[in-house]
Amino acid sequence: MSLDIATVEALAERLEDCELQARDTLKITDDYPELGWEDAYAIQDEIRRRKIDRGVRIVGLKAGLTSHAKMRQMGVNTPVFGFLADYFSVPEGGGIAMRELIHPKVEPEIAFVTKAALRGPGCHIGAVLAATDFIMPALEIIDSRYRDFKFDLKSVVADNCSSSRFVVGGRIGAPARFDLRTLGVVLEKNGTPVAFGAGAAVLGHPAQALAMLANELGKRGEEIPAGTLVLSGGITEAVSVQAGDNLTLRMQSLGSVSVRFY
Ligand code: OOG
Ligand code: MG
Repeated sequence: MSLDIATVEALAERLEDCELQARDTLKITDDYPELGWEDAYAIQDEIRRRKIDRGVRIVGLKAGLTSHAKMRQMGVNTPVFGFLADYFSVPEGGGIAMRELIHPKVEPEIAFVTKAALRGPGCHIGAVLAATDFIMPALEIIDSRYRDFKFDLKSVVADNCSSSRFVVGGRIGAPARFDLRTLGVVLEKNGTPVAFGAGAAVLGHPAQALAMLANELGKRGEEIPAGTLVLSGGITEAVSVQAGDNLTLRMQSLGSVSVRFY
């Protein structure tokens, strides 16, 4: 760890203020080029602590940068992990006010809900599937607090991996009934299909995203608790949106989920 606690707290406040006031900022590694992984997760943990202190509930976890499409789009090569707060949740078919966000983008994702705890090291896709209660379609709305969505891995981890809003809906499916690698997704913007993919785009198998998350948490003595919603990461590139746009994700056999921007 290269940062002292006062600096971690100041950076967490700066990034969270940007989130809450819909303002952008320069990436923090511009000022702290030595920022390490521990520093980055310490800043994210401090943002989480600030929210919990204000009475916000943490309602889920997410993996990001888990597909080649996303890694290529953002110019990075390692998955990252973040948390979902209660007010990130938007009802299926609901609306999001553009003035609350900076420059949102939408990603089609497979959401998992666990029925047993997952703890690393050694967590694998078999353990994840055995611990999965059900899967369902999800749209994640990411909104990097960094200017022009430009960042490096440590800056994005500190910024809670651009987390902003999410919508789950459609049907729930028992994981044993599907080959998650070939589960197809179509993302539509205003009725036009704009991105396509299948589950295998996420690390070869989307359950691998949860295995990696459990293994990462295991290093810190933490786990994915039973009953946790986990977003496994964007299957395709993220799609930019503006006021007036309607986004729909259609997932093979699992129905659809929509959100609109105003
Ligand atoms: C980082 C968050 C990525 C995903 O699903 O890949 C993410 C970003 O691209 O801003 O949520
Ligand atoms: Mg995502």
